[in-house]
Amino acid sequence: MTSKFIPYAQYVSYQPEEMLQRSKDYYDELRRRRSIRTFSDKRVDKEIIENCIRTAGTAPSGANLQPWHFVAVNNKELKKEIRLAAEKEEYEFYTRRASDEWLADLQPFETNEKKPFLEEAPWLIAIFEKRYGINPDGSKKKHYYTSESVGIACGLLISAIHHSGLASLTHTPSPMGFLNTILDRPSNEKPFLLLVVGYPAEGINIPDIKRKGINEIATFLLD
Ligand code: IYR
Repeated sequence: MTSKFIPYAQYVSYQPEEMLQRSKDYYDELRRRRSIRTFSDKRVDKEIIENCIRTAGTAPSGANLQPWHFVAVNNKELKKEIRLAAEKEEYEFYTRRASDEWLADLQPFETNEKKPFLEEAPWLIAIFEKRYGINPDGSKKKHYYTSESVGIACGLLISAIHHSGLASLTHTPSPMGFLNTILDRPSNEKPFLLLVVGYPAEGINIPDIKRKGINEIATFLLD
């Protein structure tokens, strides 16, 4: 296939002072994001979720093959099925699969196998990683860097949800194969993340965690 190039007309430039301010403002906005585990049942418009998924779909991906699929669920019966299946796996996790070290690391979050938020939150977004594609003739289409691509898309999705004024929880009951069955997704799609989306329940508390500082997470090598 021959490639076609077009002018990058949508690029927007700013003066350096404005760039500095924008970088601060964006940091200030995103540092207010927190995962929550207790959601209100207040409804959220489908259009908001659609726009956030559109944002996620702008992510860069290996050879631009966009190896993702988003299933947005607000159907009560499906949410209940997902909750029951997830709680079954989580029970195994907390009683058998998790190492003592893992359970100790989770202690500050006071999590357990009960996942009422899977029914209470208005939306669940299941993100699937298309490990390979399917050609029109049914043969396999190779995909590249699928986990990196889907991870980036999920990052954009989480930030779009926060920017819209909603809260989310990245939930990864393991294994998540039940999502293919319940949501009727094909076997080339691997469940990547179950994102719980909605408003925080009134008056909730969140764990008092700290984020690493710039000097802990970055190294600058200067001239
Ligand atoms: N999936 C389990 C356990 C869990 C694991 C990690 I790593 C977390 O950061 C949080 C929870 C659960 O959701 O309870």
